[in-house]
Amino acid sequence: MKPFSIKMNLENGNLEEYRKKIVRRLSDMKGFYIDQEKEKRELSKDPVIYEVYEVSTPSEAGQLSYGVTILYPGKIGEEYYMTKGHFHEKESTGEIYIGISGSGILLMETKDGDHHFIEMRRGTIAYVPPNWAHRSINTGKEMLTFLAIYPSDAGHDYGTIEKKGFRKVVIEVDGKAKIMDNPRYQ
Ligand code: S6P
Ligand code: ZN
Repeated sequence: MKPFSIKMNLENGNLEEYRKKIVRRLSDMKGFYIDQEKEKRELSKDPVIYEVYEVSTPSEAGQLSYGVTILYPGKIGEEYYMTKGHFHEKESTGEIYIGISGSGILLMETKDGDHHFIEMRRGTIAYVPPNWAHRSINTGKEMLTFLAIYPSDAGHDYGTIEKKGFRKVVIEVDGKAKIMDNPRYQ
């Protein structure tokens, strides 16, 4: 393949072109939020939680892909809007996140019990090492946008998180974001 470039608006992360757009609504992530009653109630409106604009290259070792995530501001109960979160199917692959706008938290954990978080804002360059599941949470009032760069053959394992959840959750307490143990973690 030939080298290429695409322009990104550094204020809002908009890409002038992309290969694939993914829109995730609440109905695409049923059962993810702690307050299941509130989740069910919000499902009648089925809000968009986030969008991903991907520039993917062939899924082969050595290739890199990238994508911009736009995570809307909002909460289900006291829990902030978040991405599904995933491990990479090929566990030996890492990833880089670059914050473009808004503010939030990048929550990470390993299968053997380690966890970590990084505050994301404009200019933050976060490194997700191999073997770490990652989920983004919008704790602000604006869109949280970031650019993710990852090996094209990384793949997504959503199933593990769908079943178990993350060990930690991010909820609003007295107007502030707090990271707490997930009462529904299995
Ligand atoms: C891909 C990378 C991001 C996420 C995006 C949405 O490896 O980590 O582009 O795909 O932030 O999150 P999720 O968990 O729905 O894929
Ligand atoms: Zn990833």
